[in-house]
Amino acid sequence: MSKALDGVRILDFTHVQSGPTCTQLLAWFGADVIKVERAGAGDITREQLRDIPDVDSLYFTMLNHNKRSVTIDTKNPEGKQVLEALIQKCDVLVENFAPGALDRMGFTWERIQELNPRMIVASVKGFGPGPYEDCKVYENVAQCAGGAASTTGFDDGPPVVSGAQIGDSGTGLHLALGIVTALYQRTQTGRGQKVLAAMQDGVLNLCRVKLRDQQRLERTGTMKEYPQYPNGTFGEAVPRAGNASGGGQPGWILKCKGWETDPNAYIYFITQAPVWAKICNVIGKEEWATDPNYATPAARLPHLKDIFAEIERWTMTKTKFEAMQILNKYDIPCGPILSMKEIAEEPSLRKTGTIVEVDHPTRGKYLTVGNPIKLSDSPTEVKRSPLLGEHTDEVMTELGYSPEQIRALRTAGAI
Ligand code: CAO
Repeated sequence: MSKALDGVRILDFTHVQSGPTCTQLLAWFGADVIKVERAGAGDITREQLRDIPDVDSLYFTMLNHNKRSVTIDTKNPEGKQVLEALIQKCDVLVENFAPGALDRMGFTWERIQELNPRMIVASVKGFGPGPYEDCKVYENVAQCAGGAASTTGFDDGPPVVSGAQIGDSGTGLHLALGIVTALYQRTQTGRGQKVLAAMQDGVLNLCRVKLRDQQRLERTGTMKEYPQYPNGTFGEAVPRAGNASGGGQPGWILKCKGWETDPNAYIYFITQAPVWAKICNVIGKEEWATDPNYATPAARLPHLKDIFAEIERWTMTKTKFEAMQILNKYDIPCGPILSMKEIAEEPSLRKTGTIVEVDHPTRGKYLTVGNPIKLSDSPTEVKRSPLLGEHTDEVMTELGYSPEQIRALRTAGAI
């Protein structure tokens, strides 16, 4: 079956996590992704957090599936010529170097346009134009600067970063959308363009509801669904809301049977208004369905802590899966807190290709997260990540270099 991005060639100049997330998605959708790495070293993540000596790390393999790897020293004059040939042949150049690195290499936007006016140049940077535009940025810096850390955690504790890599992988997702949009616009204009996804902007986009709350707080001085209401105080900025739901339906994380020994014996429970009477029945508080202090969402807001304490008395008598089964029968929205171990072993995720087992020539079998976006006419087959420089000769041959020229470039240290 054909793939959605068949025929699209990506010059993948990305490293670490944010850029590779983007190009891996494009590869899963069928683009030919040619990853350019420095000979001898490669993407720094190949050797980071290794669990097997001298073998590409899981960090690298899990972010670089379905790509080809070529080694080019792009600071070597002959290596530069190879990169120029690739720029002429590809549709998109994706990079996430430190600000200015591509220019310092000699590949300014103007130079790239000269070589290929249809080229789309897509970049991840830590910050957009402004006071921090020259800064190098990693995941947690973006989470802090994008508003996520100040709004995550409990009110009596420090800011907390999330386990979800919203700065890196989140920005990679944003960039991928920018690229396919620019490819679509190119079909009308015939021209390439620059695509920028700044990590601060990407995180802030994912924290949109917190900027909503900032403005509500400024207008009304309080936010009734936050755990600080009615007994705590609100300051000038949106406080950390613990496990309160970000939407209009109050929710909280509650203990389940076994919580004393299992750190993940918890359930997320949402007191959705339309099923309030059913919740009251399930937990044995039938009188709350008609009691004026509990019967309406507005009446319940000052009592949320007591309500969740009462529901927890019920959830603690059930395992998280037993509770799920009972609550689902009544359409009460809830979700188990799943550990990574439980997720890795979940058969339904294997079946849909969301968790995939991949075989690698030096590592052997490992698990990865497959493509979370499923297209009915462009199914994803997850193929192992390339070894460093595995496709250098193949790609050089496609560019028209002869075996002798390839040998000479290798001897000169250009590839
Ligand atoms: N041949 C020759 N030189 C190469 C090369 C190649 N194939 N590939 C990279 N280089 C060079 C670059 O040109 C750069 O050289 P200069 O410093 O002389 O310009 C050098 O390698 C280092 O690049 P870098 O500064 O991007 O790398 P770093 O490890 O110091 O910084 C990071 C890493 C991620 C902090 C930085 O790249 C960055 O801020 N990127 C943008 C934001 C981002 O994507 N962050 C998320 C990363 S995922 O957590």
